[in-house]
Amino acid sequence: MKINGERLWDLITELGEKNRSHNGGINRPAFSQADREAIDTVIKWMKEANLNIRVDAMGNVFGRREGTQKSPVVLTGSHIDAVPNGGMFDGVAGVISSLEVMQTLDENNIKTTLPVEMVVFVNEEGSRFPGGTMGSRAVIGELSEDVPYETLDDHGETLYSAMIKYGAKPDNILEAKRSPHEFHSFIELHIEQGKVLENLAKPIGVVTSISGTRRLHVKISGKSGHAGVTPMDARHDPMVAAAIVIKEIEKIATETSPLTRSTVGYIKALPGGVNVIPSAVEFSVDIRDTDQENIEKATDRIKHNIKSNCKQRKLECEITETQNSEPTLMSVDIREKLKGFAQELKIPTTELTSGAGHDAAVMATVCPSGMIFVRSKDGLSHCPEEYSSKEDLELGAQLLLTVVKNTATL
Ligand code: HGY
Ligand code: MN
Ligand code: MN
Repeated sequence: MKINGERLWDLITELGEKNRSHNGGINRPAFSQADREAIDTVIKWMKEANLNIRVDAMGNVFGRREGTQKSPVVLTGSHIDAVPNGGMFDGVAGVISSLEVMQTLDENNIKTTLPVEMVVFVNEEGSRFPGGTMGSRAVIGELSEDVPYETLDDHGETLYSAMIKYGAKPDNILEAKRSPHEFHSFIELHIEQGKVLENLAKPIGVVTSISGTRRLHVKISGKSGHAGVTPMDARHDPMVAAAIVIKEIEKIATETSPLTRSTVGYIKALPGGVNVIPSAVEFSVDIRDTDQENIEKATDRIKHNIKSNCKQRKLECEITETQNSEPTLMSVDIREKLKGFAQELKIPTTELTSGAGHDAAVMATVCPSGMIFVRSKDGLSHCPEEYSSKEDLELGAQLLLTVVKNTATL
């Protein structure tokens, strides 16, 4: 039984043509009109695949195929929300591969023992509304009901308001929780977003573990003033302090371990006038590692450095933690299955860790979870140059079909 590679590629590229920004990347922030249009397109395709559709209060979309047993379910899927000016394969490759699996099972009238579901999780990136993997965290019951009211985007819109416009139910997000007993396993296909597979000339990878992610939102407040009149020795300039600590953030990651990563991807000066000493500067810090101890060490040093620099310069600082996901191991059983089926399918693979965070790390806290990686050209992602080939995506989806069908057939 083979997946339809043409259809897989056509749907990925059709979704990829939507929401293109003027600088060539994908602009599909979570809960935006662009996100709504894209998910409505995917729901249309899911209906054509004869799936029973269910949308939960958070906005996660599930498509279900019944088995001869009622539960537990084999779940597969990913996300379609994108980072600003993002790539067209991040998340989408996994969603459309899951759809292709469901469509192929349907076309071949395959009756599995266990029910199979595909899912599109909302707000995996956490770039518009901080706190990534929000949809999957709602499903495992890890999202507090206050989140829609207290989470704001960069324009000051609440997640609550955006969810209402999107058609989700922010007052009822606790209803999105599903019992862990409902899940047999979760398998996510995703692009690698790094260079390991390309360096080893392997089209497909089997993920062993997913790095932990700690994200901070930092606000340094000082004294605003006139750029031309205020003497240099009379300033309390938060931008200078931000520049000093951001340089330190790079140094701390480099000193912590070869696998520690820290990134300041977002910065904003308030009020933002060219001739105004900022009253405050806000910026994000994203810290990653496969070892929790390194994340803690790097985070503590970064927080300490921010506070001591601010104290020295008589500035105020507020540090808010917006994400805290620990490094997570993938199921050994699923890894062995993936490697075994890849061998049968003659797909060259290697095992590797994931530097990126994924919904699979959240699902792994409630059921055995695994990930299939598809090679990324030049290891690029989160940019318009992100690319995976039709051939590699086809191999990945074929492996996903094989492992889902075999896992759901007892
Ligand atoms: O940030 C990440 O690792 C993922 O792309 N959400
Ligand atoms: Mn992703
Ligand atoms: Mn991403």
